[in-house]
Amino acid sequence: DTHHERILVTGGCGFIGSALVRRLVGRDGRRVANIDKLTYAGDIANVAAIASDPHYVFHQVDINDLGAVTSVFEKFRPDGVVHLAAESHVDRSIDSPETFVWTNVLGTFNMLHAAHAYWRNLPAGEAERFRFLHVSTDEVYGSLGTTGLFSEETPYRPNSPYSASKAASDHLARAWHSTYQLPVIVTNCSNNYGPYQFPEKLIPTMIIAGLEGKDLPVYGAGENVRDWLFVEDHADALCCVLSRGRPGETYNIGGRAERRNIDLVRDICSLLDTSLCESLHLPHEKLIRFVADRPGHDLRYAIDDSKIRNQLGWSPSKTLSSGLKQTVAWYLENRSWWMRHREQRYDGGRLGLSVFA
Ligand code: NAD
Ligand code: TDX
Repeated sequence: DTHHERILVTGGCGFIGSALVRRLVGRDGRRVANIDKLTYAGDIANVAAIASDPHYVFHQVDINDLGAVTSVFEKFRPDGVVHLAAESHVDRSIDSPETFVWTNVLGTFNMLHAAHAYWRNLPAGEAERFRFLHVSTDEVYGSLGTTGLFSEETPYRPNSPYSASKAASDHLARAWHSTYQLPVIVTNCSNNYGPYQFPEKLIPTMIIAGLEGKDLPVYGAGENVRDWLFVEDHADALCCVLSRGRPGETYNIGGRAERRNIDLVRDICSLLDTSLCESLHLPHEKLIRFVADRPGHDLRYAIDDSKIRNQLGWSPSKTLSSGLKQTVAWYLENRSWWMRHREQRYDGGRLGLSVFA
């Protein structure tokens, strides 16, 4: 194991980044510098629990700003980078792809460029310990049919502007290792869920709409399948890859928890039924509406995660049913958090369109 003590996290005010920051700060003496632009998706409240810890520092910085990023490298002198800053919502990428290319592709280039300039001047021992962990998604592999799994060898076939921009960034990360020997590692993870997920994503959309007695908008016939991983298990996997992963390698991360969207939405409805006995909306299933499908909607994602399990010894701690229960409870207890973000919930024009209802 390589112990990293000074970790630069990008996108640490987002959903997954904040789970990682909350986990890292102060643990075993670790220091964290968090750089985040604070777009609509970033919220400093997500890291309030550790914000005044002396092991933590925040810089409101755009990863496209080379001068600002370089100065954080020089001042903080990290021995590891975990790069999560990105535009992350597929529906937004369909309607306005520019910022996805800007942040995900050019921003990742900028991070690699700054990291390389810093790393090449480190003394030999420190240079060897340094890692640049680029956090990516299983969506780069495209869509599966009803069988099969994505492995680390599956060819890239991204279908949305979001996944295409992530695929491009993964290729840049790989090239910086092959060409410049920068110690880069790439992870490709399946769908995350849990506390602090922005209200535009499937699970918080359904919980919040259910709590408010509004329509639950299921795209198409709800037959698309996703593999779900609790966000804290993803943060744990990232820590594991940072300390044990081999530079130049890719690791798939998954939850072995495939679910059709419609079944997942029904699971959420029954959790809401039992949590809100006095609700006017019982049973919540009656709020389900089938709406216009997402263009280019990938049918199924599923991960073969045997490499990270066998080589690095990681496995998730939560099942989908225990994680979902905890997530519904969190949204019930943190109304003021999601009420603040609800206005920026994304309606790409599809949500109002009932096609089967
Ligand atoms: P998120 O949208 O919740 O958070 C993204 C964060 O990045 C925000 O805090 C935002 O302010 C910041 N950011 C955006 N543009 C920036 C810029 N130009 N400069 C600096 N900061 C910027 O996203 P998330 O769901 O936490 O995803 C984090 C990463 O993990 C992304 O790279 C995403 O592709 C990847 N990923 C996500 C999932 C998932 O299910 N959510 C699964 C696999 C991989
Ligand atoms: O209102 C909705 N209704 C609906 O049926 C929303 C928001 C989504 N969906 C469907 C579309 C997908 O099949 O639910 C599924 C999940 O949708 P999202 O939450 O938007 O996630 P997805 O498109 O699968 O992408 C997510 O996982 C991989 C993250 O947003 C990405 O950042 C990550 O890389």
